Amino acid sequence: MQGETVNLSPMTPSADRVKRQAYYDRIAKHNLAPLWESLSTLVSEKPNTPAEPARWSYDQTVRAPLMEAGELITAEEAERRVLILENPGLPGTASITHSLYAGVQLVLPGEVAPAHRHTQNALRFVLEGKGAHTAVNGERTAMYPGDLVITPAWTWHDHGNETDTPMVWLDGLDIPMVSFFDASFAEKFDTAVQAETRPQGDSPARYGRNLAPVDWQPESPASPIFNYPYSETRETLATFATNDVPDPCHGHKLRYVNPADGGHVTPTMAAFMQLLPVGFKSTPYRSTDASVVSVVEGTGTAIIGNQTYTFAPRDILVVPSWTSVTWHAASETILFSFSDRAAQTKLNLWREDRAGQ
Ligand code: 1HN
Repeated sequence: MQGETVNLSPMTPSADRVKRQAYYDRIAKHNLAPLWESLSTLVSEKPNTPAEPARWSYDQTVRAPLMEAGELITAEEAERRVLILENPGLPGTASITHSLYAGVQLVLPGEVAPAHRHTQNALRFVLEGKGAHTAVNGERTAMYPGDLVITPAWTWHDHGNETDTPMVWLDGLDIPMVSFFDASFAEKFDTAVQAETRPQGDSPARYGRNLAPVDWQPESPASPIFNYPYSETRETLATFATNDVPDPCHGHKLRYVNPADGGHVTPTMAAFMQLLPVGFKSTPYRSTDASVVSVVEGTGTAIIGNQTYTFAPRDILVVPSWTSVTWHAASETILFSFSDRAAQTKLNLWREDRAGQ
């Protein structure tokens, strides 16, 4: 790091600058550095993220290379056949925001993504396919476009596609958060496919009906429901949109809930789904939780910071922390999003700014 602290104020007389730099160079050899040269960057008046707004067009830039990967490597060999969506402002970090990882995963007919577990929480948002499955701790769930599936930290999970259609989903993991804490552990299961120890449908029946086994004590801070099906989310959004006026910033926005405690679906990542009525123009909004947005239905434009993007179904957009976003829905639009809000609210860091209100 020697010499890297040449961050001296231009107002400093040059003799002092030379003296101070010589001093910085001297103390750097002992792993010492002057706080006064970096204080305002370290403790900024407002968030100042290197992450940038971004959009991936599914049809134009993601789908073809993903299918090509399907010809280069099997899901089993890759362990997970995923194209990482890397934020252009965070090159080489496998991060889509400073705290989150995202990727697009392909499981072809007949393939298995072998069972493993890790301390990272994961969520999947289904983009394409008809009924391939994820198994979590011995229970399978069939996945359809728009479903939100979670595989919480340290749960055994594998994916399989016994259908005749490719399965594609967006993965969201808290990998950068876990690496920040240096708390990554992972292990492989003995077999590629874990045995089915609970019948399909057990978790939704047990926990997904506003009921719970009377003596149930949650063992995990994540939701016991591991598939939130789009058929149900869509119906709720339609009712919400019929019975309410849209919020000026969000349209009609829902959050996915952990029925055990009313909190978010995982202890680190929160997930949301919103409906923007046809012609809706939102007022600018920003919050400290950067979001990854997946377009489910509809077309329109998004203004993120000073970038304008058009969007279409299955496109993925990133709204960095404390960066203003405005949505314009050319047709009725449904947006899924996830962020680190679950972690930020626990740490009392989360803030929002509803401009103009
Ligand atoms: C993982 O376990 C999955 O289970 C997907 O599908 C992506 C990226 C990094 C580490 C683990 C999955 C992952 C991952």
